[in-house]
Amino acid sequence: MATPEAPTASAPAERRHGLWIFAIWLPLAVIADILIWFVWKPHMPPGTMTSSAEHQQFDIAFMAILCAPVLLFVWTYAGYALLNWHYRVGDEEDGPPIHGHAKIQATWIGATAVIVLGLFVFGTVELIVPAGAGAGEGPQPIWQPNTSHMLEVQVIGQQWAFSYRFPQFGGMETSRLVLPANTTVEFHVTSLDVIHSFWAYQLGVKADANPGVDNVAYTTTKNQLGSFTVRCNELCGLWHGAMFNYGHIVSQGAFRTWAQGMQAKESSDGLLSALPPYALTYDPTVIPQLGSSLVKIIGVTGSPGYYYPPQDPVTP
Ligand SMILES: [Cu+2]
Repeated sequence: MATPEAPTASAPAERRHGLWIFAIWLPLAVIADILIWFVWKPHMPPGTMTSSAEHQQFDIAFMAILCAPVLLFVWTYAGYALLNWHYRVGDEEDGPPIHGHAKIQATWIGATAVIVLGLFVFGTVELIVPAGAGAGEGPQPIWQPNTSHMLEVQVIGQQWAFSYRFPQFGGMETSRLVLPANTTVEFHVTSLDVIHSFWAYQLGVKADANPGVDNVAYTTTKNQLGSFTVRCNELCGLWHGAMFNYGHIVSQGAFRTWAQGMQAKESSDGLLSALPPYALTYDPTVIPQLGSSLVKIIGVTGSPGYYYPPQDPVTP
């Protein structure tokens, strides 16, 4: 049993409620936004390894800064209402009739319109400025980086692995994605069989791998060396969950040494001449043939009917 209280004895005067709610909400919102920006943002995904990742981290932090005051306002209002306007024993009177409030309604419509339209502009700018934001833009990308020096990487998905081709290095192919630092990369993503999705998490790159489609995505690596994860992000069959691998960002010199070493090795193995040219569709009868000839060339083993690229022996 709650102890009876004198009705509204200690509550503030009716017209002061808005001011009180504002006075409680404002410091909470300011503290939350400062914590989000300075404490949480540096740890937010997907990190700062590339230009697109950095933009995504900024976007998430910026949206959190917008959301936190809204959420805190709802909580503050709910808490304030519970404390001040709950039922009091002995109070049998109805509340005053409400006929709308022009100022509150206008503020509500105005504020929500500004937030929604502002987010529309923000989202569009954040898609255009980082050249598609690391997402697949299809075969004819509208937004392109303004540089002509790009590393081309062809990403080929198949059940259940990704392989990578480097056309600027004789079309050499690896099972692991190695990229140089401070370089703009142009990904061409496709698939040999079903729909996959190339998701290089810490690079902030995600592009669907559809058979018959050349899906282009851009990113620019920064001067942050280290490894990143590549996952398939589209349920693609029994071993979808095992379709992941680790890639590396290395220095430009180490990358050149690695890529040229791989090209020389695959050339002398006879692998480069055995690989079919990069295409958007592959004759399925060619894949098992290719698989069995790779077994002869470099001892690659895999299930019949599948073709897996060689594990690269050269570690950058
Ligand atoms: Cu997949």
